[in-house]
Amino acid sequence: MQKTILILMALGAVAAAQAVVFEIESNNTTATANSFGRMTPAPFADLGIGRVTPGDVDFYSVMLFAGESLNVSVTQVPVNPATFDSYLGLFDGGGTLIEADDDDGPGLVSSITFDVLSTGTYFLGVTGFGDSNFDGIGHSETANYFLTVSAVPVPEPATMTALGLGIVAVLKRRKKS
Ligand SMILES: [Ca+2]
Ligand SMILES: [Ca+2]
Ligand SMILES: [Ca+2]
Ligand SMILES: [Ca+2]
Repeated sequence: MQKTILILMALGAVAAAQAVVFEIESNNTTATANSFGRMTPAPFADLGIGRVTPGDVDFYSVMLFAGESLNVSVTQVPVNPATFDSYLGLFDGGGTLIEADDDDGPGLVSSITFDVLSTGTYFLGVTGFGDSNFDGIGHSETANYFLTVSAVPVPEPATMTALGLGIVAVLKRRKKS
């Protein structure tokens, strides 16, 4: 029953997603991360589907391009027996933690927004609150979750200026007629 609901919810969420990754254990280190397999620049919206239990942390890898604005959010799956107090980390290609978040999503789930400055592989770590070093040890959460990973290209200042000039030109033309 729970599985059916989970699959139906996943299918609903898939409509807007380009890639869906069902986690495969063991993915407890950046070296064994599950990959979204993305090779093209934004916009995109990918979805990870996983489960954490005490002792477990889940890593995903995603290719990001300079100039993208990334948003990563953990969503609790309602069939969970309890509230998910997630903890989310964004790591660079060398496995160094860039940003971590506890509760920036609704309730106790996590969300990170990040402006990508250099193109490359990045890692996302999903664990429970208390596991601040992302080794799975130190949290007591048991939860099914969705990990939504999306990015949009940030318009370059030159593009914005061109857009502004274009609007001015259109306004001027309208005044003349
Ligand atoms: Ca897991
Ligand atoms: Ca894991
Ligand atoms: Ca949290
Ligand atoms: Ca830990």
